[in-house]
Amino acid sequence: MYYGCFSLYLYDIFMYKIVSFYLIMTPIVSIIMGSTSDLPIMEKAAQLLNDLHIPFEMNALSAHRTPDAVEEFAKNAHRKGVKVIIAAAGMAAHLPGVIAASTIVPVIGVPIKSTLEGIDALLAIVQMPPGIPVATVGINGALNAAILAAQMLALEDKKLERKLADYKEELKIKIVKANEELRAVKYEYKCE
Ligand code: C2R
Repeated sequence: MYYGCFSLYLYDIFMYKIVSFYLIMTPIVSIIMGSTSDLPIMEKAAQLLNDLHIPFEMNALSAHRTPDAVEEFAKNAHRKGVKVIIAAAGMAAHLPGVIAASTIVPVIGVPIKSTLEGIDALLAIVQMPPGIPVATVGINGALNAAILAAQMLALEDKKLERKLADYKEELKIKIVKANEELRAVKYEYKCE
């Protein structure tokens, strides 16, 4: 009887924790893309944020096709608790700049390779006029955008700082291993 009550009590605590986790979890990173056709690239950003346990949201909005919704999103982002925005677009990629014009939340722009090898999107995102910066990563650089967002958040989050340090350490180990493999490759004129 006593054990039955106790296990029920533990079950209640467990359920409470799960429910409150999902109810309380609000996004601190917002991934915005000009179209769902950008999703195959932006999935890399979503995966990294997920792996680092960073709550994020993901939406498609277009400065060209849904200008009012973009303005509303940008104006409310800071109040909603969003700390970094990752905005991706291809072609005439005005989306990241238009978002940056209406918020003080830092915007990281991801040029999507769609036409002209992505150079059109890169230039549209990176060449912002003075006063409205968009921190632009390389063409299709969704992973770097997420890492940069995580680094910004880690300035005020020790746990995240440690996770990022581990992530970078893994990258280092990969290169050390790659070099060991290269050492094993033999050529007559390859000097050791
Ligand atoms: P569709 O595949 O929907 O035709 O979109 C999108 O990011 C996408 O790469 C083609 C491309 O158009 C881009 N797009 C923009 C904007 N809205 C959509 N650059 C914008 O507002 O900047």
